[in-house]
Amino acid sequence: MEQKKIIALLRRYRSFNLVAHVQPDGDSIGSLLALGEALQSMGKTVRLFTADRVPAKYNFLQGSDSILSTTEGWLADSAAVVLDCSDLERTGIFSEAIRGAPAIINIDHHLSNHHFGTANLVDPQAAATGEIIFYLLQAMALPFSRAIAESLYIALSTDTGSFKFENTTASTHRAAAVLLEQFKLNPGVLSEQVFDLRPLPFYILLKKVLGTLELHGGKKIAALTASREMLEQSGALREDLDGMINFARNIEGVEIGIMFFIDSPCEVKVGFRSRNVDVSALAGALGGGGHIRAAGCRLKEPYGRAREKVLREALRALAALEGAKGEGAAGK
Ligand SMILES: [Mn+2]
Repeated sequence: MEQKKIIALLRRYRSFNLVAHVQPDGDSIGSLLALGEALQSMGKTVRLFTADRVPAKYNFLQGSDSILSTTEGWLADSAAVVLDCSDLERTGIFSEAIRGAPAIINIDHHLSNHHFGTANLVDPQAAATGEIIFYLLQAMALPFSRAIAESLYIALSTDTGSFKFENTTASTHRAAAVLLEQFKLNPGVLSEQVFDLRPLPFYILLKKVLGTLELHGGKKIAALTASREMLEQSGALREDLDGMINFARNIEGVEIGIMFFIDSPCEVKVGFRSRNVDVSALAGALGGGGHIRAAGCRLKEPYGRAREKVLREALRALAALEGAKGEGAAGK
């Protein structure tokens, strides 16, 4: 069983480089901090990495200031643990160093995971990588600290959008219940910190981004566009865009929400959220990947061409869904 293999590797190695994905979210940061502290409690030497800076809203998590964003500090001859990454490219500048590690431990919940590890603990049923870490630490009979509990709770709550998204399961709630009960965490305070409080530049940016709303495919596809210029004009940060795509997906009648981010004149990052369409396949057709209801890709072309290509694929995915629905109805 993969979990046993992972546990054996975690016990065998003395030092670890733990890496989360670029543009880290609550799940990757929470998983990084929780597993990092747990390994330290076993007497292991641990370094934590993510290629981009930790968003300010997660700075309250204990140990977040120890997360490094360059390969300086990388421990030689140590096992690498890759968290919440469907492939090694998602680790950004760390992929080379990871490939050179004597063992690669891959812990993730993306359906599109490439199983790039020496051992792979990949569970697409898990709502968050933090959920896999929770049950892994339980299986290892490691005691949770309050800091680990907070980190895992943030991992669970952010990847489920406050336990609202379809990926939320009884198992997610069971893990959250144990964390709340054992450590008397205050879910109201934690949620306000991560979901509600936003600096003013976020709202100035939101106003600009909502102004770009366009609808396609009989108002079943909604797209928003943001750019580096908009961030600069608003005084906002890249991380302020996190979750903004949900405004597109949440419009009544919309099946696919799309967010374009014009990264440079020749590169566009695209996010997808859906209600019934498998956007992991849609993103896959464009060279990306992700989950069934949340996925993304990156296109190295100017915005105009990228937008056209993405909308064409989205319309095709929508047509396939409606074809399937039609067949279902005819069969009855
Ligand atoms: Mn995740």
